[in-house]
Amino acid sequence: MSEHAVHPVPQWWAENALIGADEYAVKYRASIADPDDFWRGEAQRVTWMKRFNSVKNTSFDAEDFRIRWFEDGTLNLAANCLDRHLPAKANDTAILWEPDDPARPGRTLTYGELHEQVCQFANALRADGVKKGDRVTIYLPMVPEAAVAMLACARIGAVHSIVFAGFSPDALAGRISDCESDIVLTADEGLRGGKAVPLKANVDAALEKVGVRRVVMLRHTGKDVPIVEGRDVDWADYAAGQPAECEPEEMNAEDPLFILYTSGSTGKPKGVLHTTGGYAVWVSMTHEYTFDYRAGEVYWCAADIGWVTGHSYVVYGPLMNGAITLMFEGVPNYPDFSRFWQVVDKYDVATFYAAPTALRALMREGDEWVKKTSRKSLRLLGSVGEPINPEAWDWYYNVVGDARCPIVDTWWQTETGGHMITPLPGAHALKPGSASFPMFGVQPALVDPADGHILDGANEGALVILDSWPGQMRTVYGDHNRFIQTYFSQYPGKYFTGDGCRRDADGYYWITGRIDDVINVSGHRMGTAEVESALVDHDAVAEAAVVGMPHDIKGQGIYAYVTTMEDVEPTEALRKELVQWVRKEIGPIATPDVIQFAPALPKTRSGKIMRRILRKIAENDTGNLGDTSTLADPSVVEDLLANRPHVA
Ligand code: 6R9
Repeated sequence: MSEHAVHPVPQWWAENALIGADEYAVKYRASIADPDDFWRGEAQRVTWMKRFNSVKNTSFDAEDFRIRWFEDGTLNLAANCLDRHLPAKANDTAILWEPDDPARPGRTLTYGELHEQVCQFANALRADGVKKGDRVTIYLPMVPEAAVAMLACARIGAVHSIVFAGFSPDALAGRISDCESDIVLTADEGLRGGKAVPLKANVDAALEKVGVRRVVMLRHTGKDVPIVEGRDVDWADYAAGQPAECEPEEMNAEDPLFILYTSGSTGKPKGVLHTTGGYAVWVSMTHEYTFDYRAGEVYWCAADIGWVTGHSYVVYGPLMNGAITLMFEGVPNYPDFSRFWQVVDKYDVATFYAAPTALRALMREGDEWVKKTSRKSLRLLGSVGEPINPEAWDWYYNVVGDARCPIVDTWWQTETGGHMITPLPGAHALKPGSASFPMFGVQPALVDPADGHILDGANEGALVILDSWPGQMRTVYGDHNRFIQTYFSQYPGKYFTGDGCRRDADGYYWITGRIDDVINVSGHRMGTAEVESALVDHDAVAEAAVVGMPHDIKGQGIYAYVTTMEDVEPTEALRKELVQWVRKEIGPIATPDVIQFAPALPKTRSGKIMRRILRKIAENDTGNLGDTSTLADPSVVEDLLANRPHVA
């Protein structure tokens, strides 16, 4: 396997980092040898209301399954993110907000101001009858009020469920009804790249399918939108007159904190449930060590709060650590391709954390957009969401970071709450494209996908985690069985990640991508089953099969094979209609890149679609389709090959 240059730990980092090579080795060993002792220590980063005695009470064995961390301790996460930083940090910046349009003013919220806004909003929710354990749906753009909403929920023990503001009304309705939430927090409109996103209109459309008691709407763009009397209320009116102090709810460490829906290999999105205590310790620890966070530095994670990266590394991790977290409403290419780096210069950003898809898109536009900015404040770069190809890594390192800043390529998942495998900038020489080494307390292993036995040494297999870590999801909301089935049944006694992975002779881990029916489009997870079900919902479609295809910018694109109903002609107009249909059903991130009409799909005699073949055709790797002898009708494949659309 050819590898790019290895980048040794720069001297400054070796001498100054919070975690150096020796310290990593010692701490890692300790975290595995005596987890109770290790985590009792790390748990001191939380201010507990009631100290815990029990640290780790977990088992992945089916008969005895349990995941409980710090289970007799109590805390409040909002108080940990805010109150305990006061009064010392009351006037220090908590959130820097940069709007979509650089000509408009940004906003700064100090810890004192954020505390006040969170308390007022928390009081308003309480006054409106929202109680501990109630689910609150949040459908907001990247504005400080999104963080206020999350923290206000955490303060009163309500469970937030954030729905990415790019999702469609249908997707929103499904998530509202799955968690039986009766209140939605939204805005009139979002703004991205100069375009308005009709959030309130989407909420109204969603609420034609599922009723809620209350909609709280932030006036963000000022657009005139219809108001439903009795149900809808203005954010400002809702919070007006509420006291600036609000007693935080005492939460058990294992009380739910949030639900976040994510795509799986089957059926509808799963409500990933995270609890309070373990998650707090996990995101605080990983944010500090991975990013070598130093007080006073500006830290920028460019993810949207609608994804787990936004939860853990825009809001909870940084605020736990009293950091300055930058929230960016916009997009990398508006008004032009320098936007990211102009924001870096404007706020003297020290750490920048983004997805490879954005980097690839910017790389394509040439180095000038980067080079005309200074970026001298940058100290560390991060990558998340998908494998970063070595070319993009080199560009990020050399052009963006001027060969000065280490890159932390953090592998983790919605399910894991925070970083699981990542280099630490002061501890590990970097290999472009490798997520490198496990975080403290994480025991990765590779197993043979066929029989599940553990593979040693330099090897490639399915990535599993052998034991629990504090930030682990606890259940699929409302469907614990699905949780066990999805993650612990394939390789009994182990957590299955869904990813393939290689370990090299130096022990570095290289994530190779999903090995289940999940594809990764622009760093966002998409279940192929979800797109298929959207397609077959269309009257013209009899059957659909969706696979990933290589895509220069998005990493993976969506390739859909569609069989139309008997009496329906597969036309260009229908192709366009189906693309729009999927966008409407799920959201723009699910836009199919290719739709190939197929009179039939390749199936085994038992009727199972042979996705392996469909993947090969989509990848244009048609030289060797492998064994097709079990196909019920091999001529189907010839037709697919003959009619493969030209893919740009
Ligand atoms: C945080 C997040 C999880 C899936 C995961 C994997 C892919 C994430 C990666 C990576 C290679 C990295 N993934 N980070 N693959 N290298 N550094 O993205 O969560 O949206 O749940 O996606 O993303 O395939 O299984 P989520």
